[in-house]
This record gives sequence, C-alpha cells and structure tokens, in this order.
Amino acid sequence: YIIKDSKGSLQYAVALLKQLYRHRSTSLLVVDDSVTSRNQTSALLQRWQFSVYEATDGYQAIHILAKHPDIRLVLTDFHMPGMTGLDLLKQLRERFDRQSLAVIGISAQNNRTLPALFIKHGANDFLHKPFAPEELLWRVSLTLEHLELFQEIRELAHRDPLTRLYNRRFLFEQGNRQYLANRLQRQHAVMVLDIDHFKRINDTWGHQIGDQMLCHFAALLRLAFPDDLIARLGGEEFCVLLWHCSPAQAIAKAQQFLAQLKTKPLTHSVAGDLFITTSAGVETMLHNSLDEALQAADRLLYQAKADGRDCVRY
Ligand code: GH3
Ligand code: MG
Ligand code: MG
Ligand code: MG
Repeated sequence: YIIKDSKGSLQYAVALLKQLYRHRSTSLLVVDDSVTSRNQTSALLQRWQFSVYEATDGYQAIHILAKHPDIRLVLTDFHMPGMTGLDLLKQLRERFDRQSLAVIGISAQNNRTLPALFIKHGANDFLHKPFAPEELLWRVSLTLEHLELFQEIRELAHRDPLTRLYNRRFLFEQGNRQYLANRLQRQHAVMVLDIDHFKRINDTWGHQIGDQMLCHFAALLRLAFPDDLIARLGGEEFCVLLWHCSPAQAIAKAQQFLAQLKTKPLTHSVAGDLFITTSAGVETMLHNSLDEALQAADRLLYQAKADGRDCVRY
C-alpha cells in the first residue's frame, strides 16, 4: 500500500514503514458514541498495528484511561451525549499535558471554529469526518512522533550524558518538588557522596578510565538505591534522595554502600582491578527546601573528608 503510494521511491517507502514500525502496538483510545464511526476508526488503526481501546462516551474514556496508563493518544469525537469531546479534552488537560497524553479531536460538524477550539484547549491535532484513511494514519503517526521527540528532549535535558543518572537541573526541579511533598513525613534523607582521591585515578590511568570509573560508581549506586532519586551533582560528586526510610535506615544504607564499594572494583583489561572509596554526608533533619538540606549534607561530607575519608557523617 505504502510502496504503491510512494511514487516509486523505495527509500521514501522504507522511511515510512520504519516510522510505522516504531509506533506499532502503541496504545490508543478511540472515543465516539457512534458505533459505525468508532468501529471504522478502530479497524483502520488496528490494521496499522496500533493497540486500540474504545469508549462510547467521555466518562468511559476517563475510566479506561485511569486503568490503562499505557495509552499515549486519545482520538475523540466532538458531539457525544453527556460530555462533548471538548469537555473531555478540558478534563484530561487538568491531569495530563500535551506532551504526555496526546488528544486528536474529530468531528463531522461543519463548524469552522471547532478545530480552533480544540487546539486552543490543548488538542494536539484535529480531523474532519469523513477523512481519508491515510490522513488518520499520518496524523496519528506524526502526533506520536512529536511525543517521542519531546520525551527525548526531556531525557537529554534531565540526564547526565556520561553516567545516564539524573543531572543537577533535574535534581533541583523534580527533587525539590518531591522533597517538599515528602518533607513533613520525616521519612527521608539527603545523601551527598564524593569519591575519594579521584584525581589520582585520572592522573595514574588517564581521563578515559576515570570516566569508566564514574560510570561504574553510578551503576553501583543504581543497584544499591533502586527506588531512590540519584543524581550526578558534577565531577565525582553524587546525590541520593532517600524516601520512606528512617534516619537510622538511611545511615545504615549509606554505610552498606561504602562497604560494598570496597568489594566491587572496576575491572580494566590493562589497569586490572581498580578500587576506590567514597566519603558521604547524610542529612536527616527537616529543612525548608532541598537546597538547604543539600548544603547541610555537604557540610557533613566535608566533615567525612576531614575525618580521613571512606566514612559516613550524619
Ligand atoms: P577528595 O578525596 O578530596 O575528594 O579528592 P579528589 O581527588 O577526589 O578531589 P578533587 O576535587 O581534587 O578532584 C576531583 C577530580 O575529578 C578532578 C577532575 O579532573 C575529576 N573529574 C571531574 N569530572 C570528571 C569527569 O567527568 N571525568 C573524569 N575522568 N574526571 C573528572
Ligand atoms: Mg458523535
Ligand atoms: Mg569533589
Ligand atoms: Mg573527590
């Protein structure tokens, strides 16, 4: 179908097929009160390998969305009894932004202001009924591509490229939000770690092995703190936000990590087994912001360094 349509350019056809293939089995939700129209749209989308849920009205749509967080895109008819597609859109936008859940409005009405209303209230796109099957396909595909690109940009903005841990920016944005939300339960701790004498690794073995050591350290942190927010603050400094753990548990976890680190060297083909130690500051007191808690954790870290390194101060 695509090859026949792509005016003889095999490259173009392959590019289109690749794009489709990437989005196969993505979950979509079709909301329409008309059985005929809903079935038609669903059948087309299923034919293109999308995974399709169906709802007969806005209420059911909200119910299905709550049960299936894998749904990436909602295609909604405008005119439906009870709740219009526009009302549904407005409700959805209170909980999901345009980049997390896409909405495409659909209507058979000859109302020229409808597309503008949909887009104004946060729809990603709009389709007039009846539409050519391919228009549906490519609008859905383009919308999903936008979601993906945005996700990629978000990843790039939030992650440290070397270790793939969260970066400073993410820690201060998201981490601070989480900190303020969890603060009063007092079930949290802020830990700051700084690798001991890291400069020696670089000086002895070169920057490249230094980089590998940072990745190794990051991997060990991920293993030791699978449910916590881990960020690279910069250089050889890291931060872990521990939720749902008492001060005593947080301190114990930090000490366990330091002990583990001693038994897990980076094994390098030339350099052999490279061991490192780290110092850590664990702040368990209540602060007004993550920034303040981090400053306190930093002072404790400084203390750990002054006390001879390879230890936890709290
Ligand atoms: P201390 O025990 O007091 O923390 O000593 P240290 O050597 O770890 O601390 P110092 O701050 O003197 O040196 C940190 C070193 O980390 C210096 C810098 O070259 C290195 N570094 C920072 N970022 C990177 C990186 O991305 N890759 C590599 N390979 N090295 C880095
Ligand atoms: Mg309708
Ligand atoms: Mg440092
Ligand atoms: Mg250091």
